[in-house]
Amino acid sequence: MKKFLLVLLFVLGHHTIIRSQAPDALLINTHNRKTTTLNGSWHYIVDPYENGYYNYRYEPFDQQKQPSANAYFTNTKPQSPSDLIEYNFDEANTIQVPGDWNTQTEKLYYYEGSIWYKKSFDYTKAKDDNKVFLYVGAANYKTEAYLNGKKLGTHIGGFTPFNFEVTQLLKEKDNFIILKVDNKRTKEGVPTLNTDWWNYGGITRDVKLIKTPPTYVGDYFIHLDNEDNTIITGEINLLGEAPQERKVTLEISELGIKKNLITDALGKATFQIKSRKIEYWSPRTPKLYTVTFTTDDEELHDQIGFRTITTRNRDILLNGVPIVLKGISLHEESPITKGRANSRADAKKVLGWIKEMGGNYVRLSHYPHNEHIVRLADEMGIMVWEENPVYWTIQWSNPDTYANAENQLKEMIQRDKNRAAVIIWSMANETPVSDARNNFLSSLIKTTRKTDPTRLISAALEQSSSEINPNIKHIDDPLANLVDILSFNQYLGWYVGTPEICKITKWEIDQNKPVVISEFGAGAKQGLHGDKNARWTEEYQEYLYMETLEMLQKIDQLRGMSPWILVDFRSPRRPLPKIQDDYNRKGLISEDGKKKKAFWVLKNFYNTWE
Ligand code: GCB
Repeated sequence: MKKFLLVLLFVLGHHTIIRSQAPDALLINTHNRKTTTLNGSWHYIVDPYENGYYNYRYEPFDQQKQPSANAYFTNTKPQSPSDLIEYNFDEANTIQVPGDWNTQTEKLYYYEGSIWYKKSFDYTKAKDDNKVFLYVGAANYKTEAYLNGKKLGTHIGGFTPFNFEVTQLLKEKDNFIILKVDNKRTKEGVPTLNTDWWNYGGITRDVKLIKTPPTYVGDYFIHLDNEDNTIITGEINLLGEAPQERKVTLEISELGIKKNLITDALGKATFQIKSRKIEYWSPRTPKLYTVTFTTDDEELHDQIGFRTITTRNRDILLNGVPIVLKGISLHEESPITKGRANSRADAKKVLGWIKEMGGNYVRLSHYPHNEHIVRLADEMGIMVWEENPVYWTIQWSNPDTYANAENQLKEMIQRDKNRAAVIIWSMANETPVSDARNNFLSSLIKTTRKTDPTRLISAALEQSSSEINPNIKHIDDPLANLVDILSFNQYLGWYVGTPEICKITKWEIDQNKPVVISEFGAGAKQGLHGDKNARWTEEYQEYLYMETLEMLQKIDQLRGMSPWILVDFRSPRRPLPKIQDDYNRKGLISEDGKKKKAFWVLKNFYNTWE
């Protein structure tokens, strides 16, 4: 073994293979930090053969000792008329960031592959010793990042943020960031090749430079003690040059709290603060407090709500009181621009519809959505289910796939762990039971409990029919023993039979846990009317909602639901002309904002359900 390692080191040393760097520790609360936006217009080059990434022997340019001028990340310009350079970012077209590429240019509607983005900028540091980070809210799916011709690293995962420290690489003038974003679907990816949503490519969320002092508030987790809701507890972590033995003051002035902490040898400090005056966060009173962390060089605010979320037998308890989750599922598509959503205005519109429907809960499926919507849910009092993109049939036995899924899960928790609205972390959606899958998801659950012991865990499980009587349904999934909330998707009346089938179906659920149905639904083309038995009519969808709600109410441990889905969304699996036209039509609202009849069925139900 030793000999093998020596040989390996020798080989690595001689070929100077530069391994791709992972991003730096993820900064939280970038909404309240000192930032400079890099949103706006970026130049781009479409590169389906990855010609700017590999040489003609298919070796990556960025792993060569002397990168060739043909490598796009060098942003080389001809020095004399005789120079041969076959690309030019500054002459290339521009595209808006944030934004998917599919809906910005018709040519890129179905494109899956690599696109190179370039942005030039000047930057003056306010103080010489400040640190600067390049932060990308999300880019789907794999990003190679470069600044001023130097590789920063690689990030995998289309829905979570990442950052690189760039302090040493920045100049005052003519900096250039180059991001190669590749949305090719892969077998081993998370998600994998097969989904039911549009594979929007590009830099889909905000890009910014974040400035911090040399030692900075890198991370914190602040929440109520689940056992005693008069105690605010958690930890803060300084990072940077000298995080050890530093004073940090934690202040919540509205509660009269001001506590001095001293970090330990690792830059960490924990706290437990008693307060009997806390107004608890809930959908009716979405109270957020301004929490401030102050060091000698920095003052960082956040807007934080305090609540507990637990289960007791078949009940879900918010602040110790039983609640029902009146929800709906949602994809991250803009009701305004029709591509990927990424603005407060997008979030305001969809969460407004949920409020109008009498809802108090949203399932952000099937991947982490942007931070705007989670923060707005905090402000508006809408409880949130967040989901890792472990969907259908990913490679359960592949250790790289596991590492990737776990990393995306940790990035999601890291970004949103201080948001009171988030009550459920969901591990996966509709994954077929097998030993490998059970092990994979059990490990994810273990990691989640360790990273965040304060929230509930779920997954959209599959349900099964009794062998004796197919009209009796159970949950046999072994994962049911590990989750806090039993969730499953069921499509009786759509994929199985017609809506009458609900009348003869019975749910017998043995597990003594709350049930929150993660999906049910039917496709309807808004404006298409007809008999309630005619597929695609609003009447069929309305009828299915009525029958399904009646059936589900007989499950006596039913404590919530998130029917499929609030708004019609794009999916290449849905080609039926004149009806689908690339849209999954199970929305209660069309992509152009028109409500279908079933919207009112659900609204009437939510207005009376307690
Ligand atoms: C499901 C999936 C969801 C699909 C939906 C459908 O079970 O979880 O992603 O879009 O069914 O419409 O078939």
